[in-house]
Amino acid sequence: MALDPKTLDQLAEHLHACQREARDTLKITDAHPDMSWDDAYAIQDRILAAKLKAGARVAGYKAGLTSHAKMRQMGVTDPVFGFLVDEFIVPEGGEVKVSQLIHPKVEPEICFVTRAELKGPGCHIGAVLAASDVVLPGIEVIDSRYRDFKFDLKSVVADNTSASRFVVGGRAVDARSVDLRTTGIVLEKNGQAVALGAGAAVLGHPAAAVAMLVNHLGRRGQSLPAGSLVLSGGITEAVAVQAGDNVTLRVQGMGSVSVRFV
Ligand code: 0L1
Ligand code: MG
Repeated sequence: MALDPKTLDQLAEHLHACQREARDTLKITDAHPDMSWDDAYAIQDRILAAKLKAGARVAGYKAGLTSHAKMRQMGVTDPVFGFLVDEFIVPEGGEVKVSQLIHPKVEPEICFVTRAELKGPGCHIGAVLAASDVVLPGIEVIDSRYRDFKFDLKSVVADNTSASRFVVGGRAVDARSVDLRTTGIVLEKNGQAVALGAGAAVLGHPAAAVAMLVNHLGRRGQSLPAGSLVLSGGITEAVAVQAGDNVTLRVQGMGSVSVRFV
């Protein structure tokens, strides 16, 4: 660790307050250029601990920046990992209040639900598919707490990878019954297709993102519990949304899922 525990506490409190109060901030590495990867995940852990202490429960995990389109959009080269809690859940067809967010964007994702524990290191696509129950469409709403989405990777990790809301729905299918590489998706905003893609955009296969998450957890002495929901990462670039927008994600063979911004 490059930062002392008190600084980690302060940075976690700051980012958590920015998330709760929907206010932006400069990226934290501006004031702490020596911040390490361990520091960044330690800050994310502290935010999760504060939420759990306040009564939240873990609703799942996410991989972010897993597609070349997203990496290009953000000017980065590596995926990142974060947590999902129950306060982020939006029911299928439900509403997201933009007044509670800073500058939301949506991402079309394939979600996995596991039925067996997964442990790294050494996790791979085959192990993920063998341990998965179903896959289904999901829309992640990201809302970086950093002004104008200007950040570096460590700052993003500390900010729980911009996680803010998510909705899953459509038709859940057996994870082994579909070829997720060639599964096509269309993201629509107000009835217009705004992004198109296929599962292979996510690291060649969306299950590869889940395997990377499991190996990341393994390096930290953790595993992915049975019954976990995992957002495997945006298949396309993220699309900005505002109040009044209706967003629908259509996934080949899995129906559609929608969310409204009010
Ligand atoms: O889920 C994601 O891919 C987002 C990762 C964080 C970067 C961003 O805010 O776009
Ligand atoms: Mg995402």
